[in-house]
Amino acid sequence: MTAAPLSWPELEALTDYQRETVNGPTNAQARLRLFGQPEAAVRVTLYRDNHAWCPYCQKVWLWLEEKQIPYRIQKVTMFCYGQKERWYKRKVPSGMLPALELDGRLITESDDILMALEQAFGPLGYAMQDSPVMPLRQLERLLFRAWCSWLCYPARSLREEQYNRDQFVAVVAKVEAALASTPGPYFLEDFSIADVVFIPYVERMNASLFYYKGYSLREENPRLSDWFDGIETRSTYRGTQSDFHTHAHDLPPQMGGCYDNGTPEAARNQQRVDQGPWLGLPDVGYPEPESSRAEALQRVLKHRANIVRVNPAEDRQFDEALRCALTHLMTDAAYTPPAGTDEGLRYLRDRINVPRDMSIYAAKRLRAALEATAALAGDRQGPPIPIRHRRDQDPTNFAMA
Ligand SMILES: N[C@@H](CCC(=O)N[C@@H](CS)C(=O)NCC(=O)O)C(=O)O
Repeated sequence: MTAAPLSWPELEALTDYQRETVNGPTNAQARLRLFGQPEAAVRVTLYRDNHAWCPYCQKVWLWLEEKQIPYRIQKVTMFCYGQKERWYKRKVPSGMLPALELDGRLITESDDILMALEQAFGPLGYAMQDSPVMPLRQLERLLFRAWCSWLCYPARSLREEQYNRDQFVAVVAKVEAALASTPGPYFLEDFSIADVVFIPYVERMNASLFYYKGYSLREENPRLSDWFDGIETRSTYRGTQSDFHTHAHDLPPQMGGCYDNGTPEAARNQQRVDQGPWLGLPDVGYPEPESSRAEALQRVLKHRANIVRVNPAEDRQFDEALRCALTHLMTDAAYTPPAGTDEGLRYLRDRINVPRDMSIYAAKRLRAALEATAALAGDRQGPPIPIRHRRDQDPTNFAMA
């Protein structure tokens, strides 16, 4: 072990991770998806949110990926983290996402978008209005409302908290029964639009109830557990999949608040999601790919200048601290970062977003390396993650050269 962490060129030599964004597996970075077809085949533009936080956008995104429809992606800022682009407000005055252009025709409302796509390209297994799908769509909305009632309003008493929980669990029992009625892991005989309809919010329920209520949706419900395992076999879902940390902190401003129930389970889960260890959390069940560290390194190298610039720590010191963390990520060697950089390392640890920045295991590895390195310098946490807005994530700050 040498006395100093690896230099940037030495770190660069440790990763050859590359992602083919246009024709390769589903990913959050692409601006164009062709699935091997010529660019002239593109009839669709999807307008989705910059950080991949919007659940309704995820629904349309997944559908396009499953059907392998060539499309362009235009990313738009959500109100909770920045200013809506003027060009988008001219197109969609409400600023709402998602929107989609199909052969030049603008469509808003995710369900209308999906129905228009079905008309143009055929259904994903079933159509939105087919009779097996309709009751499942209603069940998804029932589950959504029970989740909101439990999570997004402060309970005035323990009894009310218990009541809200019981209401939610009762709807989950209906979801379990629906899943049990088919032989495979999915809502219908094969993966279909019904699964796409459930995915965005069930993923967010799994994360938020674990964090704010100490309730593990995926672990406490065998059919949902099988369903998560099933959807995670699909590279389409993996490419859109987020993690507990990202959702625990992207939901409060989007939902108008998420309320902690103050249980020891919730406190334990919050500690784990915020400060690790991140491996083993029930936000992912498939095994870690070999490339996770190389992916994390490559993503940091790509955005290194901005990462250093937006960090609250002094640039030169943080540059070294970051190299200590990345050296640890790749070699397991421990280098003490400059005094006072613990806060800056944890600031970055708290702002890695999945899938916007990298995939789920890469993020877990990077957070762990940042935390282990920060711990060598001290125990200061970074500035708290805001709850009412996420302007700390304003993409305009990050996009500046
Ligand atoms: N019913 C609409 C709901 C869409 C919606 O609520 N979109 C939110 C994001 S999840 C939005 O665009 N809000 C404006 C913003 O956050 O900028 C749909 O299904 O498309």
